[in-house]
Amino acid sequence: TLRHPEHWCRSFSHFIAQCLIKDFETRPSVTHLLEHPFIKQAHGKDTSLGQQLSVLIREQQDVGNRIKTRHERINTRKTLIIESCPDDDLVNLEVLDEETIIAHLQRRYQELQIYTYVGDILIALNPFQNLNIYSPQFSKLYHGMKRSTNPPHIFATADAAYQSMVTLSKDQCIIISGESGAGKTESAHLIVQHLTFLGKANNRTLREKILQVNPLVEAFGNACTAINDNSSRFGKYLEMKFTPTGAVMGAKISEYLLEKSRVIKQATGEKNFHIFYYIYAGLYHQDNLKKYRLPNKTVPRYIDCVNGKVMQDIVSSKLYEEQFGAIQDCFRIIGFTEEEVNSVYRILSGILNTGNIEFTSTSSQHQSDKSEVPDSEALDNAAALLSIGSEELQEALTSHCVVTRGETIIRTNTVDKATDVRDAMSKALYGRLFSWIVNRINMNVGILDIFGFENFKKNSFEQLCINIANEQIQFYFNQHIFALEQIEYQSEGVDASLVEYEDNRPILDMFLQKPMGLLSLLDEESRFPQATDQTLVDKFQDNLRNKYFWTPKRVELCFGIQHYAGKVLYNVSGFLEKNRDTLPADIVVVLRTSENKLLQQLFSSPLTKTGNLATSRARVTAASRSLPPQLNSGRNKSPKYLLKVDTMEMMRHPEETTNMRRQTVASYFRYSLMDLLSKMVVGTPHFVRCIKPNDDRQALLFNKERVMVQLRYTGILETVNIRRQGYSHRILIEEFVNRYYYLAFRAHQMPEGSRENAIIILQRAKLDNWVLGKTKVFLKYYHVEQLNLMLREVIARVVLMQAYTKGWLG
Ligand code: AOV
Ligand code: MG
Repeated sequence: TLRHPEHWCRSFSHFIAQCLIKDFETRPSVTHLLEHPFIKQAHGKDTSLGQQLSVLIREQQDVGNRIKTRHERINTRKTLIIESCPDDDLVNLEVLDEETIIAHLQRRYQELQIYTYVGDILIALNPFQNLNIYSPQFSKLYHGMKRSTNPPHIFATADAAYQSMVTLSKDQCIIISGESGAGKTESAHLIVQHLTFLGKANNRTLREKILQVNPLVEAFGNACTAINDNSSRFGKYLEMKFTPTGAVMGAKISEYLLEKSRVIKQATGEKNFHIFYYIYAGLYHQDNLKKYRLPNKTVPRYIDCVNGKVMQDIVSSKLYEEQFGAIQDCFRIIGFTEEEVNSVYRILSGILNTGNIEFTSTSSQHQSDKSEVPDSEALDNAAALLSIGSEELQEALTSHCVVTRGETIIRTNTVDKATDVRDAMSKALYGRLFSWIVNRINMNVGILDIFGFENFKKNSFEQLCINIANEQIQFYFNQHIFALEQIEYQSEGVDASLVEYEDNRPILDMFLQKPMGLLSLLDEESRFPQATDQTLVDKFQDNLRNKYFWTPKRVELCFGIQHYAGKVLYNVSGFLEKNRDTLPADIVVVLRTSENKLLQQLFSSPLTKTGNLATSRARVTAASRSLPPQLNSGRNKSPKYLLKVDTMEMMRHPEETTNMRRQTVASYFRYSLMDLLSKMVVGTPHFVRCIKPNDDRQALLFNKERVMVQLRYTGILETVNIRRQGYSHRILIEEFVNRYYYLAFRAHQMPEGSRENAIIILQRAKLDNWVLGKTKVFLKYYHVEQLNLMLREVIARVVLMQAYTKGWLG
């Protein structure tokens, strides 16, 4: 192909041009490149290449300027190193104890250098203020650059993943972790932003859609907690798909275990999901509260949680009102129909009205535990909004059918029972609506994200699930960084002093093992109707005998867990009910009679729900089948690489059970974890570790203790060690020779993939500190950068030479 420029694909010309511009000293004459016959011959009158080239040239100038300012900055700090800042990468530090690392991070944070590398892991300190470092100029700056050229940045990590994907044709996976409020969601947005920039292709609409998904999904899945005003209350795993040449084709979200209980109740000082406040304020200002049968004097009970805040505070909030506008835009841009949006609003306001249904008990002579709805206003509103019969709804709330010996008997519900059924219905409605929205988006584009380790004053079942998920991700990190590393060193006969690390496998086993793990025990207990909070704690206590579990003496109905990230005390009250998460069949039957098409769909069959692994797979396949043509068409456009931006949360609501198939939250959760893991392991991982510098959400405030704890439990300190000694890249010898032989041999030689040849290449490239294992070449991460750079130069030279010999360059 090299000899026949008329057959060059555009990306190849582009690549050649890029090499010339970046790496040749003949830079000033680059603009003439376009005039050269070999480019002309390949592209005829195509002017867009010219535009691309001028962008490249401008980029070079930007980079030049940027480097200059950077050097000025460094010089004013009286640091003498000109080339790169040594503490950009902690692995470069001479002294490597905790104190030194903290001191460096602190100094960098004070200078608003929130990013720092540890080898190829990125540490991101939450700045708690907006920094001007995420504009498209910055995306350009980091595009295709050697890592040491620019200060550390989240874009550099995204870029590295993208470049590896394109050059090595391998799926990549970016794993962002950190505790609640550390900045995972923000990081994830930024990664998507940069990837969308890189893979922009020619499809602007698609790009816009991808960028709109975040605000939409977050409105429904995030909420204000005691720790984070925009806390993710569900797990999100985004897969972005690219063509072999690296153009973005689309994306897909998987969502895991939404914290549905938030719909009906929030802890003190916390709020319901954002969307409820947005629509309330929005509809108020559109004068549409009436249309959706929402009260305009008192706040519906489900959202009356803002420390006694009243109606006025919600409706007069400029922020909520603006957000409502933004959400409407999102719906429109992503392609929801007006009818669909209207249905969504109806269901949301239906839920709010449902929450306002009150029950009182009526004791007659025959039945003592009967409940009724004394004031039917909320009931009628809810029924109208959900397009179902009000009497049928009341029936389903206040009574239930039992089938005994072939006979159907109707039993009445007590007030408590009716209230539970009402709340279960609200949760199910919201949970299914959320799944539907995510799937609806998936047909167009997708997006990502997470929830972090949580330790509140009072921790319940939700925190337990969130924290187990975090344990699992930590385990994956350990596996990857430490365990696999050691195993491989040994099997390759490479000497590496074993690095000690805290293995959290025993804790994970304690949770997930069958049949004696905590989740299994919980499931077992959930099956006994007579079980109580006390019997549950007893069961845990009898069966979980290890140092990670304890029951405190003086606190009732509690148990403690020694998580990798610290001790957490859990309160078991409500565990059983939350785990059962039942939705009576009577409610499902009524909701299915709805005249609202969307609602029918939500409850039509188990298919719309992510009931278990099998159905969630089915859903994924179904979703990809219904991709719009631009994402799914063309023989050669099949998604070749998957770049997985992953964050570490992973929960989704389980199937609400019909009476036939009972599935607990715990068992669903276990599946979700496996599902997520199976998705993650196929890609080459890139890690972003988010750190929260303080608990007050203060800019520039660096709490040493807090940072130290996070560095310790995330294994960053051990990572520094292993990365420093370690070889982050290992390539099969044959592949290595194949990839880099240009550096030592002639183009047509095609040397054999032998050890000897590998050594020749490594020596010719003047690298030291590499190691040759039994089957692989062990390289430090900076070796690979150097090798790739050299390779690009050589190839560019070869091409140019060929062009000359063929007389194309005159
Ligand atoms: P989380 O995702 O890690 O918590 P977020 O990404 O929501 O945390 O970050 C919390 C807040 O920190 C954001 O709302 C921003 O105000 C601020 N922040 C984080 N990163 C940046 C940044 N790069 N630049 C400016 N501000 C930032 V949780 O979802 O609660 O585990 O479940
Ligand atoms: Mg988040």
